[in-house]
Amino acid sequence: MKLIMAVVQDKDSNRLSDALVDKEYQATKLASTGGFLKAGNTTFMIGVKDKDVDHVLEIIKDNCKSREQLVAPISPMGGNADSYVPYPVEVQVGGATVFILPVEQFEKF
Ligand code: 2BA
Repeated sequence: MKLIMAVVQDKDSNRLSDALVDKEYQATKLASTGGFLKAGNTTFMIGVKDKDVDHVLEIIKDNCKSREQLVAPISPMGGNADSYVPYPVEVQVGGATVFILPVEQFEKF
């Protein structure tokens, strides 16, 4: 068994969860925040059999779009000066950032 953790944009999260339910994969959605943009995104935890990993990756690919996002300067006032971005920058935000982890044991009680 594997645990697929996929960080996706909020805009894609409903479409992806509908597609997973449609194909009868179980998933948990966590509200998360990107460390760089400090904007909300969604992290999916999807536990699957090894043989289903490629199919789930296809579903993620088909439902998550890459987009350009402009990052406005963020004032360091009251925040962390280390992460201050002094000028607007355009970044390409995935798609999806996907981690695939081995699952040692899986139980439901
Ligand atoms: P954020 O950290 O908010 O990053 C959003 C986008 O900003 C990234 O898109 C990337 O294009 C850009 N970016 C991130 N750090 C940067 C930097 N130091 N300099 C310049 N540009 C930078 P994605 O790579 O598609 O990542 C989307 C989201 O996926 C990330 O949001 C983060 O929440 C998650 N993520 C990406 N890589 C990760 C990793 N190695 N570990 C954990 N989470 C990750």
